[in-house]
Amino acid sequence: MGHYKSNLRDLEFNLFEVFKRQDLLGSGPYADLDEDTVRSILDEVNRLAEGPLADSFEDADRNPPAFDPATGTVTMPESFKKSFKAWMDSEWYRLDLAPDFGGSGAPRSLTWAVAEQVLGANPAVYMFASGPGFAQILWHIGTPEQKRFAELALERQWGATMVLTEPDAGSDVGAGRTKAVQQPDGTWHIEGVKRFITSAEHDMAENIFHLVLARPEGAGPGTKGLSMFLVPKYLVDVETGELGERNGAYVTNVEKKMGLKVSTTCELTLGEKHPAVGYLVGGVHEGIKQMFLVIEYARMMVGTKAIATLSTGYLNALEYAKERVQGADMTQMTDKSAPRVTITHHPDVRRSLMTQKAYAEGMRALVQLTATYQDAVQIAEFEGRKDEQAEKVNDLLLPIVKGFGSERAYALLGAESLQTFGGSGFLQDYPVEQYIRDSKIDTLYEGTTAIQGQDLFFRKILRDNGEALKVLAGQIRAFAGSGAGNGRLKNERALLGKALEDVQGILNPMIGWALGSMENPKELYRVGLNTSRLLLALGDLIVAWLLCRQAEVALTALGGDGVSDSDQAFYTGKVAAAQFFCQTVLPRLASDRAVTEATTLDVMELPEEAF
Ligand code: ST9
Ligand code: FAD
Repeated sequence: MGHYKSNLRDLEFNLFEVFKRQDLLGSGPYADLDEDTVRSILDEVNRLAEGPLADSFEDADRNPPAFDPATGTVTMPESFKKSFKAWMDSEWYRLDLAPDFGGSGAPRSLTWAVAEQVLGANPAVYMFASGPGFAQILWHIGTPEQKRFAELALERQWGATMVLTEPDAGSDVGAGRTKAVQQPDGTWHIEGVKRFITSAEHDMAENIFHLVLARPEGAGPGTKGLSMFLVPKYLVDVETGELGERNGAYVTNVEKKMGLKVSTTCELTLGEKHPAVGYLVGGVHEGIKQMFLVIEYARMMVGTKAIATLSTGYLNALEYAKERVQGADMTQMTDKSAPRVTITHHPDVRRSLMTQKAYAEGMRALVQLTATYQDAVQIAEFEGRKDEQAEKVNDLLLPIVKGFGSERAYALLGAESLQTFGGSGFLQDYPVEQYIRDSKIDTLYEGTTAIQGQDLFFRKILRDNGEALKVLAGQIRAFAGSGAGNGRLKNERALLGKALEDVQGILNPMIGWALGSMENPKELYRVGLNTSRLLLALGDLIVAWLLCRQAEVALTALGGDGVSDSDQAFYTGKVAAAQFFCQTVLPRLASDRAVTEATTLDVMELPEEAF
């Protein structure tokens, strides 16, 4: 068995029992899909994920890509190339693409379920395989020539990158200095050094195209002065599809990293050896807006990656715990001759396993919930209308999927999944140490957690007048006040209602300080001291609500006839996870609220030397 343990049963539970995606199949944009087909796709991807995709996970970590500075080229590990080829050959990446762009336009709930499996098995495969997705974005927003380029990129499976970051422009993308100089023929020459660019060099595609943010000469400061340029590694004759000259964008370094080593993280130098020709995307100067089309997708991907990793971390820990014999049952702890038991008998191990299970499954539901709003957006587009509410709720949920998902996943992988293995967890004999190294990046790239917290508060709540949040809060309040669970979830619903009040109690003073900052700018610091806290608290609240919704479905199923033994265990676990989470996690939100209410400016007034 490979390292990856998927949770297909839980994915299907979300899709069909909780979110009822089958009701959307067979009509509208999903006319060609039915439930059986969706289940067989998930099955097929699962087989690939647990097999050929997972196969190179360890080897590619121990034998990472080799960079040759003399030529600026990268040789990928052979094992990884095989995994990558297996995924590209399967062409399942087409699920994500629109029908008029060679895809099947599958519901986002299905495509994210598929993504979870790939990201859990071997995340870099998914990242290197994002060329077709990038091409689709280019095809949507590009000029007619760029659309043709995008079609070629899809046909020929070219790689792609998103190029924002520079040494002095990380979180602050608007500080970017890479310059764009217009040429008489309408093309641009791009000059500058970008860093940390994922997949900018490898030997798994004949061409790689970069979507680069650069500042045209004379353009204004900040992100709004940036434009997006298509900069291919090899220039392309779009009429014939022939590759032309090598373009002047070269990888000049590949970083040595803590984890996710097989994903190449590159310094990209543009226009140093010879001109790096760029084409203004769409012929318009709307770089940051265009790039956010990629970023939104990538943020969802990063959160899903983190959550997928926690899930396989938990399932590996569970397997170990069921076999590892150590110590006697606690009730017989003084009897030195008592039989030794597996560690699943120990209360502290059970606490740990249930914490992992509840978060892994609750956060999977969070990804799926977000995907249901993306389904709604997709359906509206198909029908030629806009579903503004679904767009906004999706926007609100994205920083939670990404920021909360990655923080909780990383913390639990270290504090709980590895810990379950005892000293063995510290060894490379088990995959968890690599999971921890590979998932740390999820709290960093695509906007750090601090950036996600600010995005959530300022853009997704304050600027939205709380509209999207009201939609979610309304659903949580209605659930808490309902009779869901037939008395079995009464305590949990009460805890949920109280937690909703507590999150409101975190948010209200923050809104007050934000408004107060118009009079006294320093009040904004009080907001900034709490944005990460709000992000995590709201994430916990939503996860609790989703676990309770799952428990309600499970209780109904348990009350029915002919429940198989495995389903009996599955549904019982669902109810237990919801109860455990509500009872052990939600009460902590009251202290988060108290901490927020008591926020002072002390730490901001402290001289730097006092730190
Ligand atoms: C990175 C990559 O880290 C790591 C992994 C790579 C993986 C590669 C594979 C990815 C797969 C992708 C596949 C392709 C897709 C497939 C599709 C298939 C179907 N939402 O607040 P302002 C915009 S990459 C939307 O004033 P500042 C908006 O236009 C590096 N838009 O910002 C706004 O204008 P307006 C990642 C947003 O103060 C404008 O920006 N780096 C949002 O100027 C200005 O907004 C980062 O993520 C949003 N949430 O700049 C940087 N927010 O307001 C992190 C802003 O008029 N830093 N816009 O609408 C930030 O995000 C900063 O907050 C900042 C601040 C740069 C936005
Ligand atoms: P900084 O912005 O310097 O942040 C340092 C610390 O300060 C962080 O804790 C941060 O949260 C905090 N901080 C900074 N500003 C604020 C603020 N205003 N408020 C509160 N806290 C703040 N970029 C690309 O363009 N394309 C890629 O493909 C890509 N892939 C990457 C792959 C890897 C492996 C890595 C490590 C990075 C990648 N990046 C990529 C860059 C990544 O997006 C940035 O590293 C990230 O946005 C953070 O920027 P920074 O590293 O400069 O950190």
